[in-house]
Amino acid sequence: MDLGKGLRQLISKITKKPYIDESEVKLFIKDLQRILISSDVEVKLVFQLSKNIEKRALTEEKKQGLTLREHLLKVVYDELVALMGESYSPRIDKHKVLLLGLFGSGKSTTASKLAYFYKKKGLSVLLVGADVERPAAQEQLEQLASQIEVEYFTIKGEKDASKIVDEALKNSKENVIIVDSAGRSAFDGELKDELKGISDSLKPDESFLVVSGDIGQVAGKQAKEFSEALPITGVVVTKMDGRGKGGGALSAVAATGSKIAFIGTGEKKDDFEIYNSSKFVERLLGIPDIEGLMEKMKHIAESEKLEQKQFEKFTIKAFYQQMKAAKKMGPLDGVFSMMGLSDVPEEVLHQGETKLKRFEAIINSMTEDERENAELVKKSKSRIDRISKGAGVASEEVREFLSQFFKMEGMFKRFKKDRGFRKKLEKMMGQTGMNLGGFGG
Ligand SMILES: Nc1nc2c(ncn2[C@@H]2O[C@H](COP(=O)(O)OP(=O)(O)O)[C@@H](O)[C@H]2O)c(=O)[nH]1
Ligand SMILES: [Mg+2]
Repeated sequence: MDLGKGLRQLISKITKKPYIDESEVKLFIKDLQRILISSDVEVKLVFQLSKNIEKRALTEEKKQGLTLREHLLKVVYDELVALMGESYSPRIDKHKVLLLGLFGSGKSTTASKLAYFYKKKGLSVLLVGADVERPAAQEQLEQLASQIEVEYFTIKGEKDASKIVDEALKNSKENVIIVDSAGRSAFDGELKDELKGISDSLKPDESFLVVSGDIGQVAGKQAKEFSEALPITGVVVTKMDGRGKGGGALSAVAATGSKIAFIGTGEKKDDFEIYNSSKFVERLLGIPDIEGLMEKMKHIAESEKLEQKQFEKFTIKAFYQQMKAAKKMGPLDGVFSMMGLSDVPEEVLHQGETKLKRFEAIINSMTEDERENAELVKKSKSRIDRISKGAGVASEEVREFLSQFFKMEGMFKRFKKDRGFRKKLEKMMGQTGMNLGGFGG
């Protein structure tokens, strides 16, 4: 299952609960275990994590002012970050890199992504094709090198990979030298000898093992096997865009003590990130940064009181107030998921500041009647034209705004059907100090 989605639903569930006590915490941990295990996180790691969470959530002193719910979220966040390993900072200087790993793990793709990464940092790069197993592999790398416009070197037909490396070193003047090696379908003595040979010639500063994230916890076994035989300085976990088992792969690799250096998130040259476990977990949970978010929630409570007016229905005015309030707390998706609202339309979440300003202009060009009853606008081309003129935007943009509004309205109507929902949300918002304003019903 998709780990991120599972976790976000779980967080949603816990934020919707009117009250959190010890038994809720235990239930939460059970759910969390199920989600992690179905994402191929090793059972042993899951149990360790659960134990830590339970102990810390129930016995550790809460930070001042945090509710049990917030304290639990903070503990879960901390423990997930620890589970996913440390973060990495890459060398941005002259150095040599060896990439190794099994067939199809993504070595050649990673070689070119890495080359592109350094190139963007202003370093010159030489890619060396030392995969002597498959002639096609060298052509593949040559193509990749020309796409990103970096130097490429190989000796066609040469069967000794370390000779290719020797020659490459003799003639190179680039800042970063990246050697792509041959894989095997499994780790064996032959591969080990070949890699040792390359390693002796190259004397790499970084030896990155490339493993595929879609194999889940098996990635940990690979990391262990390779690092017992060769000095590995870091692991690149590719195919993290597969989502299913990526979390399992990362946690298993981290558990072996190997450092995760980069992750690959797609086939393109930019689908590549320096590994940062906090960022990874923040994304999984759908929150921008947990400490900041909690801090801001509190701050808003003190510094800003929203208009107290209760609305009978979800109107444009209410919609706009919520958007502005939420915007103050950081990226909207995080805020919405903290509020227990998953499945908020993408385009609503990724609204930029400029868009918000344009929406503001649109709303300002509406009459009070229109703000209370968006149907009036939807049905009338002349109203749309008038508003678009007044706001200085295209009429398409007014329509876009309306369509987003109606999507949100639909969502709130669904929530309103859940009779307990408003109460729960109010209670929760009360705890966080946010005012419900337009969520009325
Ligand atoms: N979706 C996805 N595909 C990847 C990623 N990295 C590599 N691949 C694909 O995996 C396949 C094998 O990659 P390749 O670099 O040739 O593996 P190698 O045999 O280890 O050199 C290719 O089809 C790549 O496009 C990634 O991060 N995400
Ligand atoms: Mg290859």
